[in-house]
Amino acid sequence: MKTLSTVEQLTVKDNKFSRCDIITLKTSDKKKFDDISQSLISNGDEQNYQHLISSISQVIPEIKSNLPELVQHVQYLSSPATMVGLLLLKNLPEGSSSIHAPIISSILGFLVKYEGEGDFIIPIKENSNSRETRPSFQNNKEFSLHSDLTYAPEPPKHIVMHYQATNHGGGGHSIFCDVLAALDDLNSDVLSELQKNQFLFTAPSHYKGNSVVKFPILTKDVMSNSWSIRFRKDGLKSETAIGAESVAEFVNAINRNSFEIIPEENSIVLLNNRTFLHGRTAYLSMSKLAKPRHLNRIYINS
Ligand SMILES: O=C(O)CCC(=O)C(=O)O
Ligand SMILES: [Fe+2]
Repeated sequence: MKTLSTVEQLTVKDNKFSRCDIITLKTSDKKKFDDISQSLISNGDEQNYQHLISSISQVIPEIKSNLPELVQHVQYLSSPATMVGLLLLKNLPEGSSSIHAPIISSILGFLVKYEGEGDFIIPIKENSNSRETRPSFQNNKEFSLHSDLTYAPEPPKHIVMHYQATNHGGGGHSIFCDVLAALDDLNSDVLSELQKNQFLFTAPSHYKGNSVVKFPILTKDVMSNSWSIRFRKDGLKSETAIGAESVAEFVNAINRNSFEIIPEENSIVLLNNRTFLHGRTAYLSMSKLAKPRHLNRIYINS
């Protein structure tokens, strides 16, 4: 598996990684970003997300005029012309993390929440009260490559993950896969099985919608001719044996095309939930750490 530094070099050279983008905020931009964020914090209650999101929309013009480079990189994600599906944004200001991720998200689109999934900002951290046996945002189990909300009728278009505390050395590395690269490794029979409406996706217990839904894993949009993915291996069933065999081939292809990021605190990953898969390695339990792993996640549509 490739690590981030190789991805960074390959970003320019190799088509397979050209859909990843990386930006490190310059010190002067970091200061500007922090000043704008601070003005919002003093304006209201940080925990009242609805209020926070409406006040963010008022500062977006200020962000656009003061931080054009940052805005341009975020907007590459919603531009079909660039094909960028993953942006790693490094060197954000420290602290106030619950405001930085919503600001970046608001540049890309509008924040969405799903019944039973939590608020606009969902903390990803171990919760000792959780009884979930599958990999989850509330436990420290390995979470293999997946797209989010596979059990929802309309999964979100983009995901933002803010690395607030990364428990350095204790696991919890992020894994990503550019699905378009993985599809190049599959033959047409497998591709055709994955496009059949024969896969059952099981929702976790906290979800308020249907507990099992049936969808294809791959869909091709006829207008734009682009692929869209819905995939999570745990809780997945195929109605046919050939469908199950095709999933096994697909899993091999995505694993071959995955890469790992050892996340740094105060960085953000934005990704297209329909063209990139994400996952994480298992991590050390919070009881063993002074500063447990903590990410914040936001869903965005445009
Ligand atoms: O813990 C992580 O890094 C990601 C968690 C995740 O993908 C999820 O909760 O859906
Ligand atoms: Fe996820």
